[in-house]
Amino acid sequence: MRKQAFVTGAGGQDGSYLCEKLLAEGYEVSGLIRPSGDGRRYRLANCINSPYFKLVYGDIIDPAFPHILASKTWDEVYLLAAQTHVMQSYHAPTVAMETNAMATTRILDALFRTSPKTRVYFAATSEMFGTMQPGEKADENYQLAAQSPYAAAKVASHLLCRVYREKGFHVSSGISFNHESCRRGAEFVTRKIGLNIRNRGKVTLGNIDSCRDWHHAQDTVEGMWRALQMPTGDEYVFASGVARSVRDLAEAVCDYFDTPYKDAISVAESEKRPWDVDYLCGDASKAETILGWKPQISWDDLVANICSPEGMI
Ligand code: G4F
Repeated sequence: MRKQAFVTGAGGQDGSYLCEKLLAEGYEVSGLIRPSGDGRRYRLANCINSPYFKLVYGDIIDPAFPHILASKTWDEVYLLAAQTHVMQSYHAPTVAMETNAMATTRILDALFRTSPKTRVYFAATSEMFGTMQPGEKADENYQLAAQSPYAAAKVASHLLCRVYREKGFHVSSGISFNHESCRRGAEFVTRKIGLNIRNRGKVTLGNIDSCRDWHHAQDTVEGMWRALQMPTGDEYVFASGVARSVRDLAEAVCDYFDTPYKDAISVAESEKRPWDVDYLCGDASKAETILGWKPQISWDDLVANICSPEGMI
């Protein structure tokens, strides 16, 4: 019998890599995408023809969704669907709360009541920590100090996972620092830089002094899967442990295309956020010790990947 896995947000960067990973591990995989999300199916090109992959249309904020999900018994459920863009959450804060907090609440509660043996993964985020001091590294015990509606909603779900875990439910929360690839949407800075320099030779950015801890999304999904293979649920930071600025990233992309930085990169106030998280860096020692997890894809390979042509998967 193949293990049964359900992945929300299957059409996204992480969801599509995770579906591939689970199929490769011999699972039968159901992947949820929104009825309006057909444009995202291209990321699932490597899954869609598998007899063990099923595309499910639905929306995590639909009140009927938790009951539909809980009407079948799953071995593993991965909660990846979210309102994922920090800036967008300032414009639509109740959407962020509804999608990233309330939907998780309904789903966790439905699974806990009807399917208590199911193992659940929740995609938490380093944004929950808010700005750190340069040189610091956050582990799982670092203070939670959300600075956006997006992060506040993720904190709520992260804490809720703790509540259910303490009740004996197998739920893990993965605190992923920024994870990127050629499947990243162009609204995020890595792919915005990679695609614009490739296609136009230039790009206009916001806060280029902001620092992030970037690794490849395929490394993140490896961590997700490993977390659910443990005997009990837990919390894990997934990070490279290296902070780089947006300027460093832009320089690396310019080097990749052999384009002079001064001709390619400009900065505009309009691209800046009203409030930004200026510095994030993670300490993934717990994931390394317990899960044997470490990013496998180098910085240079990550940069090459975000510079890939559009639609390349
Ligand atoms: O690429 P970003 O938009 O990612 P951000 O806000 O760090 O969030 C991503 O990573 C989080 C994990 O820490 C996830 F939780 C979240 O869902 C998402 O995946 O921005 C990165 C940094 C920011 O400081 C931003 O202000 O880049 C800065 N930046 C500078 N110029 C820009 C730009 N960001 C974008 N999107 N576009 C710019 O032109």
